[in-house]
Amino acid sequence: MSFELPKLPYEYTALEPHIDARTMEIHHSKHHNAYVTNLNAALAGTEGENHSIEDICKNISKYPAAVRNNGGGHFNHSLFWTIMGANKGGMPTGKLMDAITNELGGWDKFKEDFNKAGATRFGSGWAWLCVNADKKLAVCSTPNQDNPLMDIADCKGTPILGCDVWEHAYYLHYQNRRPDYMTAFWNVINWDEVSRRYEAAL
Ligand code: MN3
Repeated sequence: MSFELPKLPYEYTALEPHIDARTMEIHHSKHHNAYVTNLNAALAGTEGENHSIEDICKNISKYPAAVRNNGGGHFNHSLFWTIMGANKGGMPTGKLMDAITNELGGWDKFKEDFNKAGATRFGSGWAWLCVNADKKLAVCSTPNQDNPLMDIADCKGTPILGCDVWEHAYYLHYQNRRPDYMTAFWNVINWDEVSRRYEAAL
């Protein structure tokens, strides 16, 4: 079995003006594609070929660095594309919003903490909203292409929302202004998909 680049669930232009089409095209067709190609090469002929990307992440300490970097890259971007969309943004409703209110100190505090997790990640990485082992929401960040599924992560859980803060995710349009990119990110979040992932993780 080899992994494949998933099709984007929308056009490259769909997230404009918040995330520009050229960035989306390069990010998906070059960066994500390279993670998939390199992951398949790193797993070729090994037992890891028989596992799902989630299982690989959960046991990542047993794999070489090429699998951690490229497998993380594949999992993270596959999630990232689905939690964004055209004409999205706003706020979640229902159980997810109740949990943000009760477990994260409310909507404004959650946004502040999530933005801070991304802004303060030195170098490259991701900001996450995840469901931890106690089934509670948590905000955190991971370096490089690590993620909270990984057994080596400082913050462990099931990620339900992630923001890519690698420069390749924003540099063409925002240059060094990562906080501006993160502000814009809130306008493209597909909360229906995040809520679906939340309820599946409970
Ligand atoms: Mn990326």
